[in-house]
Amino acid sequence: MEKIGARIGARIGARIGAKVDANIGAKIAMAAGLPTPEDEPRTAPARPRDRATARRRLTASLAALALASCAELVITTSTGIETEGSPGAPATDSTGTPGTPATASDVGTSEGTGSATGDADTDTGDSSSTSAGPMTSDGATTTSAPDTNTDTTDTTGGGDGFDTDPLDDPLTTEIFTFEGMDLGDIDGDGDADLIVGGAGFPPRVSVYPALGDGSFGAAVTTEIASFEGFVVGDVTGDGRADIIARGAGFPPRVELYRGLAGLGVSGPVTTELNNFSPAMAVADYDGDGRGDLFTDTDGGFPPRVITYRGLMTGALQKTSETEVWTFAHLAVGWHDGDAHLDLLTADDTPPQIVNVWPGAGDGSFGAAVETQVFNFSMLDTGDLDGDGLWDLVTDVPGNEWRIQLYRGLPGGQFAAPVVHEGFSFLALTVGDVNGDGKADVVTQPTGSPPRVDVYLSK
Ligand SMILES: [Ca+2]
Ligand SMILES: [Ca+2]
Ligand SMILES: [Ca+2]
Ligand SMILES: [Ca+2]
Repeated sequence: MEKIGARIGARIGARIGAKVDANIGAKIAMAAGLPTPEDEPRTAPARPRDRATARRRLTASLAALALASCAELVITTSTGIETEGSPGAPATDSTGTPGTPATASDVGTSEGTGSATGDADTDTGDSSSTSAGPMTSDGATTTSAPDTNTDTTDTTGGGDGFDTDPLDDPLTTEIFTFEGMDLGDIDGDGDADLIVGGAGFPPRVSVYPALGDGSFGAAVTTEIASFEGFVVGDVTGDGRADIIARGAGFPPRVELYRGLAGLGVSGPVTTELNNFSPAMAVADYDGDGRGDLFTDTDGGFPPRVITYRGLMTGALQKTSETEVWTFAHLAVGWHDGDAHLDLLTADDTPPQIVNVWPGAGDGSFGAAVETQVFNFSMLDTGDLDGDGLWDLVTDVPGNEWRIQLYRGLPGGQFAAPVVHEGFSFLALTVGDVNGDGKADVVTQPTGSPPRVDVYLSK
């Protein structure tokens, strides 16, 4: 989910350190190249690293080592210069205020950041659902993509990756022009529907129901208050996903729109939050059947992920803060093989590190398990092969037709990736659109007409 031009000079380079992070934009890649508000510069604090980590990386690969040492020199923050990388420093510090007892069970959703910016701050408080049939949502056209499955170089040193390309050739559904997309089961029928933000004015979201074969039906569009990005997940616990939009302007807040059986949404229920960037994810960490919201802090040190419990009313209640390494991408899923949801943060500047923070089920998270991955600007997670361990999906900057797939390994690491050669895209998101228990990959292709490509998991 990083949107189009969403990345503005995202990298100032690890050597100098000042990391301007445009990140999140990726998931929100906007088609029309509109200004994306989520490109907020972020200050990157130095990133300590312990011996074990260094060793792991060393054995992982020489290239990784080179990158790592390069990045660990001096980091400049907006407030000064810090030296860092002292061996033996505590690996991580997870400060979490235990919330409620946990028994993870079900993730309320797919994670994603959408972005849509209306010019005005119009409020449409009620659930006016207007049906706007897409110009052409007349089913899906199967297109064949070069199906080259390339095993790329191993950076993790681990085997047990995908033996073969886990994705099929894409099915294409044409939809209206949009900005930002995510997947979630709005109608509660077991497959993830497509939710997109409308382009231009008025601010609105459209829900395209999954038809079960990887295509989507006609949309139901609802005008909502002006927003900057959204994620989708079942916060209210009624079995239908809700839309959690990041309100435009001040104060920092999210506005929750309840998903309705007819594919419209009603609301909002507004919750003011700590200042946060558009990195958001929804998943039920405490197992009470209601999705909970994870956000980051917008700047500030140390970087933290903040957890808000979802309440039946649709309101959100802050429960814990977890200190993490600098990151630009945030996701929540099952990664280490136990019953508790884990937090995933990832930094897309060199050395590209993905950290899995094992959840304890009470809102606290243990020390990070890290994997170095290839260059990427978009990232999402889901269980592509249905083995219970969530896998990692990224783009390959400079090779916009490639989808990089890292199989999740027990313990929270990721195997060496395989590449699916698809069609050029601006954004990607992951979710199970045909309800077979395996997550699928949906991209927003470049060019026109506006459409989505669905790569079903085999
Ligand atoms: Ca559905
Ligand atoms: Ca919950
Ligand atoms: Ca898996
Ligand atoms: Ca599937």
